[in-house]
Amino acid sequence: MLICCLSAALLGPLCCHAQIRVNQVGMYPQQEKTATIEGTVSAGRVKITEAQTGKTAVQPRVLRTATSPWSGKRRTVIDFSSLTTPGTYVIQSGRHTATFEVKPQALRSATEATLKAFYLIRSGSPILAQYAGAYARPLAHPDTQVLVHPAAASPGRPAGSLISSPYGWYDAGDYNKYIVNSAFTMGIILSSYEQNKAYFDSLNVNIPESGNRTADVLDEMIYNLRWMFTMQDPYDGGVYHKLTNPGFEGFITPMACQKPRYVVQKSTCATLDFAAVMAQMARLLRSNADYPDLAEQAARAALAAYGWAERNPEVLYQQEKMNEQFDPDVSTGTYGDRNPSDEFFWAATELFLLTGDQKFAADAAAHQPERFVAPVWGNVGALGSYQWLMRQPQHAIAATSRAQLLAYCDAKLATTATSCFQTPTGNEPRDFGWGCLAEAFASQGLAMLYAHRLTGDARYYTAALQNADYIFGRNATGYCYLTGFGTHSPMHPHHRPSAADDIAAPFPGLLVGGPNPGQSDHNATSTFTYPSKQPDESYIDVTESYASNEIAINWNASLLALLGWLEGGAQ
Ligand code: 9MR
Ligand code: 9MR
Repeated sequence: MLICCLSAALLGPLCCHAQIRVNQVGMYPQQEKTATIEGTVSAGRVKITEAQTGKTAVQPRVLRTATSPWSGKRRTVIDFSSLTTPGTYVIQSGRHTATFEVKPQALRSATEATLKAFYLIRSGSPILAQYAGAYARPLAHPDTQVLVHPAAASPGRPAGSLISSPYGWYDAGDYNKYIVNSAFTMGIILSSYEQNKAYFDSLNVNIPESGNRTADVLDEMIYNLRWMFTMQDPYDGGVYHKLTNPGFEGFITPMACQKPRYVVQKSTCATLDFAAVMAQMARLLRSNADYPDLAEQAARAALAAYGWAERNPEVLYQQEKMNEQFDPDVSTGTYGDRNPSDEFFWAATELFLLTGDQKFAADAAAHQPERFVAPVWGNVGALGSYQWLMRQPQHAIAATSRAQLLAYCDAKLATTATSCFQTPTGNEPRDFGWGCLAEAFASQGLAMLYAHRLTGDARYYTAALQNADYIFGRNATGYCYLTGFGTHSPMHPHHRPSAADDIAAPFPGLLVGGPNPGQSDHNATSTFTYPSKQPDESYIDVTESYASNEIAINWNASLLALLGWLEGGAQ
């Protein structure tokens, strides 16, 4: 930063974007447009010019001067929504400048890259240059000989037996595959897909299946679905919690990994998440010409899984307890969840939509959440609520869901009035934490889009765009948090394939977790220091920072769901 400002100072009066925070990816001609400038500035000191000609484009007005509730920093929010002509523009405040673009389809390339990233992180198949360019790599993690861990043993599959469990995506910075998280990933993408089918169907992101008659986004989901099938024990319908190395690999390429892989313990949450997406895919793939048998297979798998969960309603995944009883010990991600009620709700909802069987509607009613929570891997109730709202609006479950959703969104909206970054999310410390850019900003943005579609109230739509703006640069650090996009984006995500290859740039189209005041990846021996302890500034672009700078499929999924809806409904 210092270097940037110094060199800019030598080159002339203009400086870097450090003090001016604006969406670096693009804004739609008709959307609300704001930027945040550090410190207190008056409107007269800020100019917005056309990048090419230097002509004044619009005179911004000061929307507010806001004070951060935790750091006390003063910031100025400027508004230039009256600028609706597509083009590239420069904001100048004193010595500082920032560039932004106004254009139709402003988020299309980000949407496409966010989807394409799933291809790049596929496990168990070669990634070919014709689709992946420089990110091509040979086959790794075939997972055709995976051990049944003692905690996963059943009479039909004793400990140590080998099963084949290929495909799926690598979860995140690590190489393991987790049912809870990949099912959530599919569920949130499909929730947006179902509301914006024509747009998602139009996306062609150049993957091996692009030539078939099925939408690329569904083909990509099917790549994971094929893995999920193998995670179900055919003897009882239960689903293994994860497929994993006993411990995390080093920072090596996928091809260099040699450690044994295990399927580990069945759990109620994994089994129900599995049932939900199997049922949803069965519905979406009905009479699909490319995959004629898949819908039927998925429906059977969903019903068998649900049956197991009914017989085993409280089998939690508790890794430490498991390690006390079984060997080898497992120390990889837990995706532990103490409450399977929301998973029951989601699974019962999808099975009701698939079968029409009132038993599932009654089960869903019995598990309906008491309040709305924007969906995250550990709380999937909203994925069920969304379906009642959009598909069964006359049902009593929908009436309750609607009141809960709107109460939630309205409470968030009320915080925008004093926001430093003109967003409904990010005005309270609890909005920051592990994966918050997706789990708070993107997921809450998506909730706003549901509220908008239900009510037609434009404030909700604006709120969703505001959260996208935050992710793309109008935030406390000035990062555009999507790799490969914007003028200042993460270069060192906690992502083994990106870190271990010989390409300087990380895989493109990946959203990092973002500011996490927990800073649990930092201790006295750490090789890095967080620049700040403030909730919204607890982010550092170093590979070591898995608590703020990892990438993950569920995070990309939440962003894809948000972006696809914004693009699909774009003005
Ligand atoms: O790489 C791991 C990442 O995927 C996880 O999210 C994270 C938290 O479970 O752990 C990372 O692995 C680290 C491990 O927990 C502690 N030693 C260092 C590992 C990576 O550098
Ligand atoms: O997203 C998960 C987050 O909510 C947890 O707080 C964190 C620590 O348990 O783990 C995150 O999930 C990680 C998973 O356990 C292993 N792969 C990487 C995931 C993203 O960091």
